Amino acid sequence: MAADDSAEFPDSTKLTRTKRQWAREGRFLTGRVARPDSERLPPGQHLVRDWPVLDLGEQPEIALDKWELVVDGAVEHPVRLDWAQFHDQPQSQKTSDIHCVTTWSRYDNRWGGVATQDILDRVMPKADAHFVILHSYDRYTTNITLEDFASEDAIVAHSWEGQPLSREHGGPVRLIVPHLYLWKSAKWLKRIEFASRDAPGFWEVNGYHNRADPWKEQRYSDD
Ligand SMILES: Nc1nc2c(c(=O)[nH]1)N[C@H]1C(S)=C(S)[C@@H](COP(=O)(O)O)O[C@H]1N2
Ligand SMILES: [Mo]
Repeated sequence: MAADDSAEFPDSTKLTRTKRQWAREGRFLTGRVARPDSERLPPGQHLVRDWPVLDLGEQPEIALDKWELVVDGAVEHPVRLDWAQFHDQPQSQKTSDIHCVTTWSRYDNRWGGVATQDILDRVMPKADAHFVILHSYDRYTTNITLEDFASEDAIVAHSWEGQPLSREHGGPVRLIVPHLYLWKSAKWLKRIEFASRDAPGFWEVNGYHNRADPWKEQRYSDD
């Protein structure tokens, strides 16, 4: 829960390269890191080869000339990026396993897009920015800590396996935070809001766990 997370991160100084390095070195191990195969699948999960579609039922269609991504809140340099400007940001590729709370996992998904660490470098979170609230075009919301957002594997993705991300899977652009259950990975991403206070999102206020670590089976909230 949020209280535990802040207890783990008592230092409220600005997100620094040192802290990011510290995160890289082991705080956010994922299935991508060399684990024996028997340990690659989190507890209670089974492997699938297809890619199921899950959402609230509305799959918004956003024309690329209308699409924009706002990054704002507790940051030094808020930005509003149109499609061309988003592609002018540093581009990354990352391969990761995804784990859905409904118990399926899918290995080796290759994402293309803008690494969350590059977004952080661009907007510079303020010292009191401890949380990130994701807002989507279908009005879905979800919340993660700044440290989870800053994970080396996290990416704001516009492509999957070298192809534009399909609408059903959240295109034009979705977040991927592979070390948390997939409901934290907002599809049809519209706004990344940095905040000093946590703001539980759609599933988090409907009984799901606030943090969603698949290795700890944080599926449902315990209250
Ligand atoms: N905008 C938005 N993002 C969303 C959702 C949603 O309903 N709307 N559903 C979440 C849930 S519960 C899951 S399991 C994953 C599913 O992603 P997929 O359909 O690409 O497998 O998206 C997450 N992101
Ligand atoms: Mo889900």
